[in-house]
Amino acid sequence: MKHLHPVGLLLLSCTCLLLYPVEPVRVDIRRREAEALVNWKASLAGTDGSLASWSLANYTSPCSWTYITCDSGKRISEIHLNGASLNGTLDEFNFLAFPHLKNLILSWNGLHGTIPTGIGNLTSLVMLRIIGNPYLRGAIPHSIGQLTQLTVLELRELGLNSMLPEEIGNLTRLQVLDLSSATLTGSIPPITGMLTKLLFLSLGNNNLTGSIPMEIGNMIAGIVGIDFSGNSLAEEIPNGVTTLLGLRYLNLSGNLLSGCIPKDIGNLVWLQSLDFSRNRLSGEIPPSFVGLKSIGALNLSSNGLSGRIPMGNQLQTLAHPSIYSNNPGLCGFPLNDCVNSSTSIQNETTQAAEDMELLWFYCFVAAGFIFGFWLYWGTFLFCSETWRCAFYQYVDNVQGKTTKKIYSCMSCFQASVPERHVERCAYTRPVSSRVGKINPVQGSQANACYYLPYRTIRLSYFSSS
Ligand SMILES: *[C@@H]1O[C@H](CO)[C@@H](O)[C@H](O)[C@H]1NC(C)=O
Ligand SMILES: *[C@@H]1O[C@H](CO)[C@@H](O)[C@H](O)[C@H]1NC(C)=O
Ligand SMILES: *[C@@H]1O[C@H](CO)[C@@H](O)[C@H](O)[C@H]1NC(C)=O
Ligand SMILES: *[C@@H]1O[C@H](CO)[C@@H](O)[C@H](O)[C@H]1NC(C)=O
Ligand SMILES: *[C@@H]1O[C@H](CO)[C@@H](O)[C@H](O)[C@H]1NC(C)=O
Ligand SMILES: *[C@@H]1O[C@H](CO)[C@@H](O)[C@H](O)[C@H]1NC(C)=O
Ligand SMILES: *[C@@H]1O[C@H](CO)[C@@H](O)[C@H](O)[C@H]1NC(C)=O
Ligand SMILES: *[C@@H]1O[C@H](CO)[C@@H](O)[C@H](O)[C@H]1NC(C)=O
Ligand SMILES: CC(=O)N[C@H]1CO[C@H](CO)[C@@H](O)[C@@H]1O
Repeated sequence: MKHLHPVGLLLLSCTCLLLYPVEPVRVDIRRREAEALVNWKASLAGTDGSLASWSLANYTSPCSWTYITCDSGKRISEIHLNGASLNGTLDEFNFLAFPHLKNLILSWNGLHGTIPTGIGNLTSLVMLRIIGNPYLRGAIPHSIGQLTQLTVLELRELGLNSMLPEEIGNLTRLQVLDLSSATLTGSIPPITGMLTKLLFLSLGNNNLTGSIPMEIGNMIAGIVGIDFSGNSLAEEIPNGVTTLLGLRYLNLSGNLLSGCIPKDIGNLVWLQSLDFSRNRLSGEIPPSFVGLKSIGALNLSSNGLSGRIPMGNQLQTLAHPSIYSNNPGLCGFPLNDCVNSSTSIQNETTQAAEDMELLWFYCFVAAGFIFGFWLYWGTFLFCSETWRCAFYQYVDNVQGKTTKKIYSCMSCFQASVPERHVERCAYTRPVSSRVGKINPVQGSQANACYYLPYRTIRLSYFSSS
């Protein structure tokens, strides 16, 4: 050994390093991932041939296979099988083999059978998207609740024919929950209150019954889009909806909703698209409606609404009569004038709003006057520094108290307005025969208003994720 050349020593140690199995566990995992994919492929009755690279012959790594993406550790992080004409089931898919899988996308294929319970073993999953597999049936497995990292869950255009599992409420990181057109039945469980990070919630075009859960108001401020259209949801629209101040898209069209339009709907100042059409809503359109400053698409057609359409602001730009059509009692722009309908009710409303504005005005003038008066005279009255300090403190206190008084007076007053409105909404009067005559409106110009921001927002969300 004494005569061993240093270069030889170096070569020897290098050889030793090469022979030593580097991270044997990882190699096993990768091999297992590849085998799992190949086994599943073998179980399929047919594909479009694009899975040819999924083979253990000449095996190096599945990272170069079609539809597969790996992370920096060369472990499979994404399976993106879009439109590969797969004909088969997920029964032979070994979910346990993919502990690092983040995105699983199986859209526009011919999958049949059910979603296996084993899907709960994909504990790293962030996005699960299965769209357009109409023969995929059965329940959404309860084990879905184990996928606590999920931020996007899209199961659309499937033939599930089952109820929504409550375990979806455990997925507290969800930002997008889209289960539209999945033939879901039963009622909406109160899960929606637990999903405080949700941006989009779509349960549209299913067979859901029952009412919209009150808990929906717990998704404070964050949620951007809600689509419950095309179900059989009944009863009133919970007023909690009006606390979702970030809403831009709200579609409750095509249900059996009854009662009034929530009186505080005008709080939703960011709302761009509102569709309540084809329900059983009654009463008047609440005066707060004019508060919808961002509204670009509106549809209240085919309900039992009555009274004068509120006027003002952004509402005036929505001039297509079809958005109010088929409400026998509605009148005013863009429908016919309210010639014979009981406009006195509307005047009362306007009066209430005006009263309130006046009150605000008086309160502020009074407060300003009191404050200004004492500030001015106070400086003359008290020249000593300590006195002045004490005096300003006193003024501060008074000012605080006055403001509090004004606020309590305001809230009192505000509370009285909705009460009156509820009465008015329940108010029924003989339906006048003055059904709005559809004025011809320049079609293309009007239609330009009815864009659909939901998709745009959705797309921008996904492109950023
Ligand atoms: C494996 O390698 C051989 C020779 O390089 C090639 O002819 C064959 O197509 C390869 N098989 C696959 C599945 O890539
Ligand atoms: C799927 O494969 C089965 C069995 O081979 C066949 O009967 C069925 O028609 C196939 N479905 C489609 C959509 O190709
Ligand atoms: C999941 O939700 C169910 C009921 O919705 C609850 O009983 C269970 O404790 C939750 N599990 C976890 C891990 O949060
Ligand atoms: C769901 O609704 C569709 C269309 O309204 C109807 O054809 C189907 O029978 C309903 N399914 C169930 C299970 O109610
Ligand atoms: C609301 O949903 C219905 C049915 O799902 C759809 O036809 C309508 O275009 C939607 N409204 C808006 C404003 O997106
Ligand atoms: C409003 O909804 C009704 C019924 O769903 C539909 O016929 C009408 O075209 C819609 N109007 C607009 C402007 O979308
Ligand atoms: C409207 O009221 C006037 C006078 O009260 C009456 O002559 C007329 O017939 C009414 N028109 C309708 C459509 O009810
Ligand atoms: C209601 O207002 C209209 C004009 O806005 C007015 O012509 C009508 O006389 C008013 N009715 C009542 C009862 O004040
Ligand atoms: C290791 C592990 O989590 N295995 C689970 C895989 O999924 C099935 C069905 O949910 C469970 O029974 C296993 O415990």
